Amino acid sequence: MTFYNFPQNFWWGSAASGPQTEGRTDGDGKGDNIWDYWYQQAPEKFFNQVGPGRTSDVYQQFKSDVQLMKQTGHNSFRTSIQWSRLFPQGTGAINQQAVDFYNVYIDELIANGIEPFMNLYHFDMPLALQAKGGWRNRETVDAYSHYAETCFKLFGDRVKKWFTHNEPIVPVEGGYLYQFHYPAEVNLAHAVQVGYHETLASALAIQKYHALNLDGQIGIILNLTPSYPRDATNPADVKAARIADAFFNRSFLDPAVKGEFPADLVAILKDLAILPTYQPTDLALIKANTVDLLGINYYQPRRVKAKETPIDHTNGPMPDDFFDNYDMPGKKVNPYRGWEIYARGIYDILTNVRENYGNLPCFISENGMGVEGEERYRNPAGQIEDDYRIEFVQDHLKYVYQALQEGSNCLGYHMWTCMDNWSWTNAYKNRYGLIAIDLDHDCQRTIKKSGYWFKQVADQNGFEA
Ligand code: BGP
Repeated sequence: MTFYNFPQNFWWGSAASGPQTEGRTDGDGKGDNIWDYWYQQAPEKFFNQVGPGRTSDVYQQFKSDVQLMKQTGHNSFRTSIQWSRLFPQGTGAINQQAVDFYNVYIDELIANGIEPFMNLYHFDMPLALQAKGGWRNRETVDAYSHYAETCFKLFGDRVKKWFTHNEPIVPVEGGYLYQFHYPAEVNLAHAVQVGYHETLASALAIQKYHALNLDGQIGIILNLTPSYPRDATNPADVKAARIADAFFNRSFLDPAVKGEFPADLVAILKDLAILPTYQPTDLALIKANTVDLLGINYYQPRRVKAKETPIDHTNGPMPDDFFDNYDMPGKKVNPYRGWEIYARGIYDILTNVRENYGNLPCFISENGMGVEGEERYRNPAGQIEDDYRIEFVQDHLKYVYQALQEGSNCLGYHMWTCMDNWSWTNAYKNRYGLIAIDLDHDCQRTIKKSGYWFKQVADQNGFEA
């Protein structure tokens, strides 16, 4: 038995987002975002037709939820401000009820010893801005930068950890390549422009934040998927894995941390004649405004092989023209979600950040296990006995520990998520929470077995295994 002892003041907690938890989408002055709109247009796209109005109702229940966070060992918690709650039209007039809500929510967390980490963009483009092109339109970058600065001024006296985006690659993939976010296009040139504007917006927000001289840090949250070649001795597989890494990891990681876009990705986009439109001064701005802190979301790796299947030309160029995904025989799979479980991936990411990204301060900002049909694990006493989740988290934490032993600057571990929440088109399909929600009974909350286990880990600052 070893006791895995984590560094002092390690951040234990979880992450969520405004649009996935707050509820109250059509009251108190909130404007519509793309999710409210998409659900009105096409409810059948959402699992069991459950839309963004039916979230865990944190807007009303946040006080008791903060108590549940305490009971599950949180010393920190990340959520996001809903852009369309604060600025119903994305820009222009502020909604005072939103300011009041976020003020009391933030104060409640702090009063209970839970440090609020605040993210600015978690997939929730205000509809009025999407109507003008959303992230494709440079005006959105200016609107975002104003929104960001307003948040820093309103809440930056108390919120000391800010994040510009959560998983900025996801709106690119979902909205412009693989059709799981609105506007569900398939167009690599648009995808590239969207990604570029997200990066520019992030750099502008960082510039504004630092100019305000608030005593805190600002970062970005990226979902990193280590890209492993089928055969590490086969140059074609290695090249394919490297290209996948450029598209899905380094596309945002490099500009966020190094202030530069990866040369191999730029060369590919140039070849395809789809470099984004930009202004000459942008690049210096991106170079000068890199992150203080990196949040890493890790769920599963990407396994890649050299392209074997024919290129599909239907929609023009796609990242998938350069590699095939590889279904590795014998891989461990989460049977309830279908995703590979590879705990060592978290170590590989932390080691990569240490070796190639200046050992920037970072933390695991999301990691967790989604389970479909989790109700079947509820015992007669009403508790979800999620031993699989405990095992999953423990296995990943062992690798975080190993990375720390080797000098990683990892400052914390946040689970996805605090309580089961609404997850975009997947709605409530996959449950991730430390706390279960009963949708049929006023979103009644019960702490899962993993929630009590997590509290013990946080209290002891580690675990024995
Ligand atoms: C992450 C996102 C979250 C969340 C999670 C679970 O990538 O940051 O917003 O939704 O994935 O996703 P799913 O419910 O599809 O398994």
